[in-house]
Amino acid sequence: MTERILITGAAGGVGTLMRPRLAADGRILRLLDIADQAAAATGERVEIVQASVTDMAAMEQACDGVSAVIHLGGHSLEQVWSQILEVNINGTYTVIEAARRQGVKRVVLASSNHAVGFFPKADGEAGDYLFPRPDTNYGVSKVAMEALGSMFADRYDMDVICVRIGSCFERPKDTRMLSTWLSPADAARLFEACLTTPTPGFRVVWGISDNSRRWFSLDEARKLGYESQDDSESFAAEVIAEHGEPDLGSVAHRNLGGVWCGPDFDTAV
Ligand code: 15L
Repeated sequence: MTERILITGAAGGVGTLMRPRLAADGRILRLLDIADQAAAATGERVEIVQASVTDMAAMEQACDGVSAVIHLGGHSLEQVWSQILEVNINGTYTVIEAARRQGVKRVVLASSNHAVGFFPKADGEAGDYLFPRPDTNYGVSKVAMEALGSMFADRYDMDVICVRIGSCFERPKDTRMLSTWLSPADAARLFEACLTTPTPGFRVVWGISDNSRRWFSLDEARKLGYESQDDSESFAAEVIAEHGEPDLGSVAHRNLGGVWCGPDFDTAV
């Protein structure tokens, strides 16, 4: 039996990293993005779809015949409210509602640390299911995403897992990311766990590697079967050589959301 998984935002940062890593025998990845994508390579089992996550008809079509959706689509950086409302909040509603209409039982939502970005590091390790404390319009859209996931899980008996992703890049780019890094390989391990864990119902888990300097709980992610195999410490020397020792009093290190909590991310001014 071949399973088909829909990935939205497949041409974005995390989507591009996941395309080769979520390929598996017996699986077709349906890759959806509003942007152009590379055509299928020889032997690559992918279907390329160009569409907006805000287009209900297109999303219903994209959800046809899939066993799960991994929703990575939407703006990945701060934007003015009208954009966040349309692309991130209405987009997430459209994706999950289209999944429901097509009888897709499992949806994995790419939430973010910015849903709880104003949580002070001084309060200790960030537990699972932290109450929302968004740092930006973008963070608010991730809170809305989690709320939509919760409602659809309870009302329609769907399995919805929200992954509060830290910083998913090939390597940590600054000293904060030594704490927030999610390696691409670990991200794939976590998404696999989200796809395969039996009947999770609604969950909110941290998407973080087992970094020596991590600020986040991995308990709930581990309950899904996720076992991180990476630690940003292997990059610490080169990151610190480039950026200097972490200044623990700086905006970047005061709250989980880092500089997103500072004035540069205030779109109202
Ligand atoms: C996010 O949610 C962003 O999409 C990403 O670009 C990173 O900035 C990340 O958070 C982070 O906090 O490092």
